[in-house]
Amino acid sequence: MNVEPDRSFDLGTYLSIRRARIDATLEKFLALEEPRALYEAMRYSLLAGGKRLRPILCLAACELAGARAEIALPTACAIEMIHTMSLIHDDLPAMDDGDYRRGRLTNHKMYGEALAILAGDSLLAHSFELIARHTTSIPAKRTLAVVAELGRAAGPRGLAGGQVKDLANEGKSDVGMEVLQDIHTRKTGALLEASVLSGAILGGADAPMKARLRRYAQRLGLAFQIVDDILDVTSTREALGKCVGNDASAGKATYPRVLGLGESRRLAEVLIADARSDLAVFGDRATPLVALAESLLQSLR
Ligand code: GRG
Repeated sequence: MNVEPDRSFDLGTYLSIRRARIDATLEKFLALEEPRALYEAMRYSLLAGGKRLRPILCLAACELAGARAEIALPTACAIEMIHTMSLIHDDLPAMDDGDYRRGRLTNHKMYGEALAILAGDSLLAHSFELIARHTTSIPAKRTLAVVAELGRAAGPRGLAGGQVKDLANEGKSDVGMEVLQDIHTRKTGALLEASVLSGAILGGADAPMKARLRRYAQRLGLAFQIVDDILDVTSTREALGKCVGNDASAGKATYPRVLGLGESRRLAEVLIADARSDLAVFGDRATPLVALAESLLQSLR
């Protein structure tokens, strides 16, 4: 069974209100301090825009679980810090060697490699401090579960492991679906999944709700990567608000390369339909999460 999003719901308005709240809170959680150069480098990438998809997912899942989004705001901001760390490190010369990100020069192009590495490391450390210090009104058991989700998503089972596997397969022409899926489950999927789960945990979701939301997020994560790969090929990246300038996918295993464009699009459609049905039991409460999943496909039209 599919859920039709509530017709009075406007995703564009919803996203811009949430982004503004997240941006203002990020600014507050990362005020300029000493050493100034380090804070400037951290703020340069963190406050450079971006869709804020992960924190928005976190807040939406918290609300779906029945709590106020505000209680998940520090964690949502921490997640954006982890994501930004991964972008800074991903752009380094030792990795994708990118020149532009979020419409501006990459962190190392602005501040040099040493500061870019330290800015990324600092954002990662700061994110966990933030959760520990600002999630004190929540039962400690929930906060610990969130820390476990996010630690897993950042480490060898998530971002770092996915990046290692991605680099190891660079330039190979025979990368199969299993390897491709594994890379993106870690590199892209893990943090999206942890974002949804963190919100759900903070909101007090029970085990069946968490299981449904986890499935939704896993499907959303893969669909997100497939759509990203398709947009790379079809050069309509502006539709997702991406910056152009990097050709990070050169020599990399992507869905269009492994499956072809048509099959990649079909797989994304199936994943989104399945992600929607994961949330059907929640009715209108799931409208924002359903609309977010749907918007991925709209960006391909
Ligand atoms: C150092 C622990 C540690 C981990 C870092 C570098 C690295 C390991 C991982 C790379 C992860 C990465 C960059 C994955 C790509 C994910 C992706 C699709 C990013 C683009 O996300 P968007 O479109 O970007 O949400 P915005 O800018 O809108 O936030």
